[in-house]
Amino acid sequence: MSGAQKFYITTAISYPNGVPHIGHAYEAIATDTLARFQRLDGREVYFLTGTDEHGQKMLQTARREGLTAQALADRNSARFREMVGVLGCSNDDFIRTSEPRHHASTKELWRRMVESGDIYKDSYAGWYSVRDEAYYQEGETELRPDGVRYGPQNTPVEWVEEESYFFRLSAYQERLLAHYEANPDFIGPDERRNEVVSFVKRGLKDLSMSRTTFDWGIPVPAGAGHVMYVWVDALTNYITGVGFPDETSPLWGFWPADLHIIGKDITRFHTVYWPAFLMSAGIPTPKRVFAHGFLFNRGEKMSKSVGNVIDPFSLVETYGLDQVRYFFLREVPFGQDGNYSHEAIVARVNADLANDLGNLAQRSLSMIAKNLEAKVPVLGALAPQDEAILAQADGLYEVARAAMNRQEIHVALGAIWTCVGDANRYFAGEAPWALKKTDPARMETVLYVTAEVIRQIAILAQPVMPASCNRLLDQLAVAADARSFAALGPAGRLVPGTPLPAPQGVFPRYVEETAA
Ligand code: ME8
Repeated sequence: MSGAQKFYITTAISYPNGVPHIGHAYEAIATDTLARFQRLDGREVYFLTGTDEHGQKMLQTARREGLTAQALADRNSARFREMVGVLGCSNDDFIRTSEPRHHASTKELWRRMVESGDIYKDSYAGWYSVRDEAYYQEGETELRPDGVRYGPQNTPVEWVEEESYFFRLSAYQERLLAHYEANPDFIGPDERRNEVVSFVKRGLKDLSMSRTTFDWGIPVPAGAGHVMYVWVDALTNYITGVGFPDETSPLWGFWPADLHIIGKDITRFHTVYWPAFLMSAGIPTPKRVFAHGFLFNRGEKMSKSVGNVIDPFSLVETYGLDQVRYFFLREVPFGQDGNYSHEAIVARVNADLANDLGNLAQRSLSMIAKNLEAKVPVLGALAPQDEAILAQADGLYEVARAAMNRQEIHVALGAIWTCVGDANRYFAGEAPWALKKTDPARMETVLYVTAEVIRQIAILAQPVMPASCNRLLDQLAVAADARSFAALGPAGRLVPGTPLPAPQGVFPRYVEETAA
């Protein structure tokens, strides 16, 4: 792979102050899908995820639970690591910000920002949201009738007054605006980009970069009593993960990151603070930051008090891993908010997977097993309808690739499932079961064409449903080294006469458990 183009992709790192929820799972699944797509498309991919363990929020939760912050982080970080495993994520590393490698990296970033003259000591007085781990300007907060002041993300803010190191963010306003202008793809989707541009145009204030009232964080070098503001060290995980500050590390070749996948609530940190820190430290900025939307359970925001937090582990146990992966990526346009419910998951799984793709594969492969000695059929002369469906399948790669390169995962899946639908109509229209007696050669052609379309769909849907698609490809006797995108189109056509294993259903129907 040494000649392959590198592709570095990351998720946000989660706060392990609680157990993982569906929002975390959604981000991991989507990022894994994007990573797998690039890998199958021939890139050398590095995929990083992990946990963000410092800060006041972690410390407060730990105190409530009677634990040290480190013990809380150890316990919950393990659960996040387990989650990405259960979700089938292909991450290359799992970073924890409490690790020594990360302390070293963050201190070096800090040192470089000091060297640039961008860090100075002053005192901070203003509003802080522990839940968001964010400083807000007075105008962004609101005193509500309940007597509590809230920040823009509906979380309580508290007044903070202490000595602090500051970062000269105000000095980066013009450079950031020029950067957004010169790199129109830096922030996606466009809606988020527009928000960030207008936020920066309103003017940037210097950023408080350290705290003195608690010590659960990375100590400021030569800054007695100060620990770094948690977002400084959180963002730095992306460079620690590829070897920083050791710029001779072979992993450092992955920087700058091609893509940071994050939720929309943390866009400001990633598209304003992060590039400014990197510019100050003389490190290249990431190529793109894409913010996905929020998931809601039947339209309500998930919260422990409402009791609608869905555990990703039980979701996978109930519906199956590939079913869960498919559902979220197909149902929710990536970049927008989305809803989920039991009914919506069951409807998708049964319609798109069990009926449309599953039945098509099962029916065509069973006919091949029964009538053609379980061998890939012989392809006769092509009728226009055969050519049309093959051309549609051959064309999917370009469509999917263009969509996936813009993180429009739902658009890629939409195109693939349009082809699944058309292949079903083709199969029903050609009625190979009726051709068995009247025109067996024509039956073979129709079965060949159907199987070949399924091959391409299975290859292209692998990033979303790795295990199921691989089982489909096993049934088509597609060699392990013929499952990348290089095998799409005419280059990888099924070879007539190849023996096939006994067909087995890959996408079971979800059947409601009826009360006894
Ligand atoms: O923000 N739907 O951590 P986090 C979709 N540690 N995505 C959601 C979601 C929901 N309901 N709730 C959260 C942090 N997310 C920081 C990140 S990165 C250097 C530091 C997303 O555990 C959220 O937007 O609160 C974020 O991208 C990720 O889950 C982790 O959230």
